[in-house]
Formats: sequence, C-alpha cells, structure tokens
Amino acid sequence: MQHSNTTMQQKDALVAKRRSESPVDTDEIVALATAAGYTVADTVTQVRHEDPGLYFGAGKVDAIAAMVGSNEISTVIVDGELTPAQHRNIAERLPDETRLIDRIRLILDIFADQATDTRAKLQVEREQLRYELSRYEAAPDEGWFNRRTEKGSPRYDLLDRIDRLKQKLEETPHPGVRMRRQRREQGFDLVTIAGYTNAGKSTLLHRLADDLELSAHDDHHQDTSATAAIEDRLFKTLETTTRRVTIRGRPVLCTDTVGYVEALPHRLIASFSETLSEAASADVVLLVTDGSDEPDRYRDKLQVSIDVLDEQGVDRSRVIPVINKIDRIDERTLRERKALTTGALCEPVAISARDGRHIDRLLQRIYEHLPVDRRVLELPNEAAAMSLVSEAYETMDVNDVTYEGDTIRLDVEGRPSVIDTFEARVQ
Ligand SMILES: Nc1nc2c(ncn2[C@@H]2O[C@H](COP(=O)(O)OP(=O)(O)OP(=O)(O)O)[C@@H](O)[C@H]2O)c(=O)[nH]1
Ligand SMILES: [Mg+2]
Repeated sequence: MQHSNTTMQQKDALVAKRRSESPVDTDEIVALATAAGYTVADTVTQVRHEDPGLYFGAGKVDAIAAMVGSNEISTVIVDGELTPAQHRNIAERLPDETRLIDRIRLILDIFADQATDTRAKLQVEREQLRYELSRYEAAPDEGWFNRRTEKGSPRYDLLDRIDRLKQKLEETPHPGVRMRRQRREQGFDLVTIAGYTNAGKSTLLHRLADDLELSAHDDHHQDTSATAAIEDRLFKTLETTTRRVTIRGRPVLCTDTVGYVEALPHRLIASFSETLSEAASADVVLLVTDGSDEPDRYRDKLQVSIDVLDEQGVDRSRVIPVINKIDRIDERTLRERKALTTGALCEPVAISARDGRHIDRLLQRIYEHLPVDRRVLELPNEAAAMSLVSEAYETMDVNDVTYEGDTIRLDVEGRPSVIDTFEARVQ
C-alpha cells in the first residue's frame, strides 16, 4: 500500500501530562502510546490546576506547539480527558494537521486495533461512536446545531450507526458465555483471572492450565481455542480465553480477561461486560497485581481494580488477591506490597507466574474457596455402577469408595448442585 512509509512517520507522538500535584509520572501513558503503535518522541509534563479553556497553561501549550513544529511530530497525546472546547482550543494552537488525542481516545484506539473477534470489534466500534457522540453533545455550539437539524446531521448519523451496531451485536452470540453456562451445569467451577493490564494474567493462565485445551474435547469454540497471548504490552488480551485447570481432581474452568486501566471509560467496561462480568458470575476471582510496581502505582492500580470489580457487582468474599512477579522483588518489598493488599482486600497469595513459585499455594487457596459439599452416596452394586463410579471421578472429588455386598458407598466432595444431580440419578 502506498501509505506505509508515511504512516510510519505519522506515528511519532509527543506525550503531554498535567497533574495538580507532583509527581507527574508518564510511564503508563507512554506504554499506552506504544501499545497503540506510536513512537514517543518526547514527553512534556506540567504541575498545575486544570485550565478550563486550555487544560494546560497557555505557555505550556505554546511550548508543545513549538516542539511539535520543530520535530515534525504528527500526534499529541494528552494523558487526560479533554472537553470538546479544550480539544479545539489546543488544536488551534498546534501546527496544522497535527492530530490531538486524549487518553480515552487512545485507549479506544488500542482496543480497536487489538480486537480480533467479531463481537469485540463491534463493541469497540460502538464505543468509539458513543464517544464521538458524547463529544458532539458536550460541544454547545455543534450540539445545538445538530439537535436543531436532527435528521441528516452528524449526531443523527452517529445515533443511527450506534443503533445498527446494537442490532448486529444482538445477532452475534457470545460463544464463551453460552459455553461457560453449560460447563457450570456439568460441574465445572469457574475461576476468573482479573487485574490491571500487564499484571501477568495471561502468564498465570498458562501456568495453571492443564495441558489439554478445552477445544480438544469439545466442540470448537473460538473462545477456548485461542491461546492467551503474553507480551509486555498493555491490553495484550482483549478477548477472553478459557482453559481447563484440575485442582485436586476437581475440574475448573479458568478464564483470562481484559486488563483494567485507570480511566477506562465506564461504558467501555460495560460493553466488554460479558468479559468482565465473568468475574461477577465466577466462584473465585483472582485479582492479579504486579508486585514490582512502585508503592504509589501499586496502590493506585489496586484501587482501580477493586473499583472495577465493585462496579461489576463482584462479591469481595470471592476475591483472592494474587501478588505476581515476586521474582523481581526482595523480601522487604514483598512484605510492603502484602500489607497494602491486605489493607485493601484480604491476605494475598504471592507468586511468580513466570517461574512457577508458590503456584501450589495459590491452587490450595482456590480450592478452599470453591463451593463444596461432602456427602456419602450409596448406589446399588449393579452392572451400571461402574460407569457411575467413573462419572463420579470425573465430576467430583472422590475421597473413598467402599464396596459392601450390594452397595457401593462413595465419599465425595464437590459442587453441591453436582452432588444433588448425581444423587438424584443413583437413587
Ligand atoms: N518477572 C516476571 N514477569 C512476568 C511474570 N508474569 C508475567 N510477566 C511478564 O509481564 C508481562 C505481561 O504479562 P501478561 O501475562 O501478558 O500480562 P496480562 O496481565 O495478561 O496483560 P494484558 O493482557 O495486556 O492485560 C510479560 O512480559 C510477562 O512475561 C512474573 O511472574 N515475573
Ligand atoms: Mg493478557
């Protein structure tokens, strides 16, 4: 394609960040820009209260404009949410053709770029349009104009496109959700891996998963056949991946989900809610944190993650905090991160998904959280009994089997609903 070279050049960006108080840390916004495919040529920071018209101070905007001009930078990325007026005012001071994007739009771009399955693509597109719409509606002059003209206006056009996407989404079933519902009925416990982007969720899924992928036994599902990709890149995972994990004989489905990030637009969360609400319906939610983050970042990310889980209606008693990447930190740092986590949630499990350290402890903690019932079931010792016994081994944790004349006694542990169903059949 003829634009490949120019596109590369156009991906140079200047990142600008303002905060009311220092420090102004640009690591995350630079990582987000990189994930969106930009090469960050420079960063500019300012400690100042927000200017209602320009977001930054006027002098800072002029300095940014000068840097953009002299270095031929194509894009300015602002780590914040700009009002339509601020957007226009800053853009007016930048050299012509400079693209100005804020944090929300950047995140949406990354999602758009990373989404691969049809549903995710449709969801992101809908969010992009909703974002455009909110911009139109917030801009007093254009909004007024569009409301007046209604049909044929950009606003009407956006509403129409959003509506059509909604219909398409309704017509596009989510294979994962349906599959997990069926699996639950068959006795699988559900574990969801949640947490801030880049915490190591996908690495943990690989570590926990049985060798066999679900798709090896089941109908083909897009959701289960994809392997969770791991990369030191934000928002590597956008679609859920589910793998089978066996914990002390008990079959568990473990799902890796899209990572959280500060200021992830609420509606975007809602639109990915089939993914995120995995957490709400799961028996256990592993909230993964990156133990190697600096204390302030650690605290912020943990809080963002807890907020998202709360928003999704996740029962806190089902959350197990997991401090990951402990291979990168010393004992003292780990103690501090543990204290922060325990203060916000409860006692965490510290692991390294990369080298496998303490995965056994994590499995034990998960096991303790699974809903269990222990019962002794009796079944007649007949021809059909053997297949029932082997079925019990597949769906429950069998502690003991005793044969007494005409009766087989099974001492089992498992999901109450599974034991109920089994018991009803053998009686
Ligand atoms: N040192 C160390 N690095 C780890 C560990 N676990 C994951 N990583 C690295 O952290 C980076 C992110 O890992 P992922 O598993 O892709 O993280 P994620 O949470 O799935 O990220 P997103 O899908 O982008 O939200 C990769 O470079 C991993 O190799 C760990 O225990 N120790
Ligand atoms: Mg991932």
